[in-house]
Amino acid sequence: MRQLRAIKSDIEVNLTQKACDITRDAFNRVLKFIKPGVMEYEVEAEIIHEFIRQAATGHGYNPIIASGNNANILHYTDNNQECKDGELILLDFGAEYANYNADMTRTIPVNGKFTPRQKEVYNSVLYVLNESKKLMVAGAIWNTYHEQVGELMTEQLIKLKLISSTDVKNQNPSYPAYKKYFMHGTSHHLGIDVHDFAGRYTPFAEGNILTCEPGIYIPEEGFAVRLENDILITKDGNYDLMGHIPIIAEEIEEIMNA
Ligand SMILES: [Mn+2]
Repeated sequence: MRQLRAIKSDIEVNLTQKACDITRDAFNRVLKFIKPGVMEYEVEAEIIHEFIRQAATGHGYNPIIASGNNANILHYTDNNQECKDGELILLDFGAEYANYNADMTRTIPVNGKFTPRQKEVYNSVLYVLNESKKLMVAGAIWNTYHEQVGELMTEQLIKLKLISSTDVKNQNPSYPAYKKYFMHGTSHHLGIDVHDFAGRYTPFAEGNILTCEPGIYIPEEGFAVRLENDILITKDGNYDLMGHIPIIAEEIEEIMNA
């Protein structure tokens, strides 16, 4: 089952794409809804409204609606705080449709405008996402992929002055310096379960659907940024099942202020 479930048939890919499409519509709804003063649970309610409206069975997993420093709590699902002016809000949610799941994360400014520092960190995470996606090809080895993503992240964290090249020179190879700000894995298989069955020792293969979800968590600055798309490995590269969901900072700002 472990091997069978990792390789998706066309029907499974189509159902996952549908779950991603519904998730996109819920995100677009949220982009127009969020403003200073709304409660995190009100945002959650907007999402489930769109899911049910489109015959999704519900959330694929407990949604994370984490404003401000709540985003630094990795599995925050209380969703009971007020979203404040100047804060970012991290949204990790996905629709379940016909037993298949979407798993998306976006981080957006509550007031519709990133501060320069927020945007700088955001663009670093987006850069790591885009570069990591290029590594997600048939034949790639899980551990090598994670090491390469770690290097991409290290470079960005130095640029953001969160770690120094001295930290990197002196780092413990089994706990590299970047882990202070990016402490979780980058990818997992997705399917009937949000964290789907698959062997960690099997190379990426055509028909796999995996998440790609780098993040930078800065409790001392009161915010975190994570971005997550769902990627299908194809014969000649990969296809981003969430490529149609807004992710460029300026595009997010434009939609929020429209
Ligand atoms: Mn995920």
